[in-house]
Amino acid sequence: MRPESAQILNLVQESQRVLMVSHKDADGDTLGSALAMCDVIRGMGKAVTLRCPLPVPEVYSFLPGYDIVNQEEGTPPDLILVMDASNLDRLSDTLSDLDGQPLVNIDHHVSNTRFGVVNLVVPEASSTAEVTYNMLLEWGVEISPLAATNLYCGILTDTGGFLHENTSYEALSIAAELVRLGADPGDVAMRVYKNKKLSSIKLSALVMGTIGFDCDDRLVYAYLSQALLEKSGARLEEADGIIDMLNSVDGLELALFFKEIEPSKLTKVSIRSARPARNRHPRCRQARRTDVGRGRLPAAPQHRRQANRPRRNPRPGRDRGAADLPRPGDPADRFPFSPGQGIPGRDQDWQRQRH
Ligand SMILES: [Mn+2]
Repeated sequence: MRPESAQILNLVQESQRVLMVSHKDADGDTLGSALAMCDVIRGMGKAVTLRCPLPVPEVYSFLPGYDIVNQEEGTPPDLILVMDASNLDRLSDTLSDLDGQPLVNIDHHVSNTRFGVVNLVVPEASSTAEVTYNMLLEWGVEISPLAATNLYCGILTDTGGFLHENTSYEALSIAAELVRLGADPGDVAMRVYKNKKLSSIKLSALVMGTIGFDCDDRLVYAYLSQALLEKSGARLEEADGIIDMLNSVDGLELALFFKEIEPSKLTKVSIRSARPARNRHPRCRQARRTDVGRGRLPAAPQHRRQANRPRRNPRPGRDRGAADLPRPGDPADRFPFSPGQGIPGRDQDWQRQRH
């Protein structure tokens, strides 16, 4: 057993009341891992509670055992387990009323700040669910169908439905094992990916109307304003899958999705890149490294394909002629933050979208 696994097991065995903590903007991994741990810890005869910063996305309310999330707690806990959070800021003020309890950090983010008394951080793992599964294997405890379903959801969602680069042999074999232990892959997939609200579809349609291409069509961007959000009747969390739609464009190297959180004050930018850095177009590389961070795209390089020269191999629906594509300086209703003009507000919150 790895020393961290043993130390965590020790801490859990010595405690009576354990608090599980998920990160803000909760996803299937942080909730799935935490709910699976709730089940295991309860099985060890301990009291367990789960805190998750609000709002908790509705889509995960199907997870078995979900009713424990943010329930009233009696006595304060004597141990805290934080799942899938790379740093303490990810918890908002979730722990502000607590003091002195040992904090255990279970995660897979390479950027993890090792904030716990024990840090079980495995950057090679696809998900915290994978880290948790391996830890439970070392503990030698039984994984119930309830825990298996939660862990499966964690791996499924953090690999983007087994589509992202982190979909490894390890991730797939653990997922298969979790199915053997009682997770229903069809059911979980349906509840996570095939239960979209009409408002979400409307929102996607409106956002797709703002789509623009640049850098020889290797950069795609789209924008979500509060006005579009209102028009669709959707909640902000319903925009979560849109960056993946943008990132699915053929030949793309960089996808940017601007979300207006507070008008003229705070805009969040989600970034996805489709190819390894060494193959990226120089302008995209430059944009990714520096200028987008200041709300600015760099000037077009000299070798850029001439605007009106057609592609050698036109792609259906995309290459009607470069004149049809949005360019820097296009009307503001297409893309309010024109490249070169900067993004309003100094408080942009950068969200790396690998969970
Ligand atoms: Mn994760």
